Amino acid sequence: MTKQNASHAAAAAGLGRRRFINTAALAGLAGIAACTDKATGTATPLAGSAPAGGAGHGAAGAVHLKPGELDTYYGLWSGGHTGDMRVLGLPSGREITRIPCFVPDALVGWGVTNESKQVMGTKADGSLKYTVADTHHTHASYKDGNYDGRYAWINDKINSRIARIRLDHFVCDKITELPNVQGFHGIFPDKRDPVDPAINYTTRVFCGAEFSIPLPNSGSEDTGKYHSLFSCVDAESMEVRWQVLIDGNCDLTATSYDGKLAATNQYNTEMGAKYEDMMSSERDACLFFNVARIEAAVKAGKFKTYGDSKVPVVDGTLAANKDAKSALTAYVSVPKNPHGVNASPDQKYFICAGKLSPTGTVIELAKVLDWFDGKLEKLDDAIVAEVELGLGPLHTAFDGRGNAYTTLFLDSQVVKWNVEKAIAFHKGDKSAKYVVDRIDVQYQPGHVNASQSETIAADGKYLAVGCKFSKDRFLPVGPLHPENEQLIDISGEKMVLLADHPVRGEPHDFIIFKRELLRPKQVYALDDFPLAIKDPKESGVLRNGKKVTIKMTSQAPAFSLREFKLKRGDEVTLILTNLDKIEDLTHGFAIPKYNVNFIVNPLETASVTFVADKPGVFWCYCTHFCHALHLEMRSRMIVEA
Ligand SMILES: [Cu+2]
Repeated sequence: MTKQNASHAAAAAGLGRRRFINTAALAGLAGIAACTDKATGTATPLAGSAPAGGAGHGAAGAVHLKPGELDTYYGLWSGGHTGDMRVLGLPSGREITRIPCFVPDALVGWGVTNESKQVMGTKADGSLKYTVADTHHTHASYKDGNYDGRYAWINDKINSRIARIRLDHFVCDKITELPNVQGFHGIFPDKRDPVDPAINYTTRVFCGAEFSIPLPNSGSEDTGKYHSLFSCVDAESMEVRWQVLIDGNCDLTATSYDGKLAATNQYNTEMGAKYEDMMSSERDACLFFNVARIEAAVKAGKFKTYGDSKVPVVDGTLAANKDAKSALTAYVSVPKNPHGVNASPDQKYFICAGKLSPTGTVIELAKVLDWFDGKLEKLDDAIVAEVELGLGPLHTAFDGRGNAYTTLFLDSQVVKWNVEKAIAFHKGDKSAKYVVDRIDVQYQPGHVNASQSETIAADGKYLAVGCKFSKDRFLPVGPLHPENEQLIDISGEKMVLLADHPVRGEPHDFIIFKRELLRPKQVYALDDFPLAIKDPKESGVLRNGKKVTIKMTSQAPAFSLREFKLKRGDEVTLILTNLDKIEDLTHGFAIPKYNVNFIVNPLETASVTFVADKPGVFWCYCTHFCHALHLEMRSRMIVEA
């Protein structure tokens, strides 16, 4: 939407731009948004120019890489409903791979092999517990305030699961389902330990849950008795360490660089069950958690448990935390249905975007700690700025040079603003021009992130914007439009739009970091797998009554068993080790009519279990192109009637 349209919409709804947005205004703005005109994105002279749009501007440079040229940044993106993590190269925006997590994946056999099913979770009959997901947020592990390349995490909102991805192999190795919560949304790892300075890396991942439910979940209709919980997951064991019972809900999550504070923004402190109730108050909150105090309370046994869960739950409600000197939580008042809380790379501030208020709120972390220590009387004095940014502010990224970049959903813009100048303006210096630049994006942006943004090494080169609507930006493909991910050069004073990329909905958050931070392995080690068949001579069919184990290896262009015989009704576990150890030599293994297909990468072992319930001849074949004799690479499965 153009600025003109936005202000027209606001005026039509009878609003000044400083006023908070009411229901009528939202309806009016949605109507305008649906018939957006050809917004040009020409807030800067270079925007929309040829592929190398950044040429001659700042340090970020061109996005078009020559064939064979490698990207300089990795991007980890949530895949949305596909339940996987997308891996992008930037600045090209090329999607390099997808890492399956919560939902079966046909390429690698995720949800087909026993190993992946064990990670995903199964029912008593061995089938997958869940086959749908809704991933939103992805973050990676830290050391000394920067990414350390060990792990990334991604959430599933539908079934309240958190998945961990090993960044040495780019595979999901653990999934944990959070107890006692629904609508698990925001995640953020801690950046160091709050007590032990020697632990300067991530050991906890914090998880906020949006939906309040009865505890235990009795089906009660009385929303007054519903609660939401904030959870802490151990980064190594992936077990839930503790939870905090809170008033209101959680949304997104942020952590301080000293490890002492975690926070979640709250958009429904009203505890409403209908949207008009959820937006009835002018202010909600940014809820802070004192990590060391919570862990001391758990250690001292001051907790409850709910239902079958053994996870300790401490009381973080308002009523129980009025005394600052013993409080576990602090509710800082923020306008109105805020969305997004982000930590500035100078380690000083959390910024909450107002969503239904056109403002950004800057909270000084040292002052929140002062309140917990009894040195700051009024908690709300931790707010050092509350400044107008534009309509529908959602998420904020940083460039490491003191500037913040906030998406404006209703204005269809990103606004660049200087945090210290905003603080000066808030203090009374009305000459402080804190808004530095605005750029139109296409259209209605949600998440935003910049290269290295939430690290001490924020480098202010690239900004990616997840635009929820693409409308006229790509060839039409029927009613379901792609979304539009845009890349912006933020290396100069003015923002420059570099590229549009279509993406199948519904991705959300992402992080962007320098490629030097990762050193992925490209070949497995045989010892990574307890079932590995290390020598083709170990191959064979082992029978124990109806239970049959088939051990097989692959080495191009042959499987070690050219054929194997089964009896109808056998319960079969087939173990396959790929003994090819050359980089990029992956084999597949498919059994027609048996719903089996999976791959084994160099020196990887995988297994599948099935009942041989169909007699006949079945040509098991390699499904992953491996060799000039790829088509000839087969094994014959004979099931006797
Ligand atoms: Cu092959």
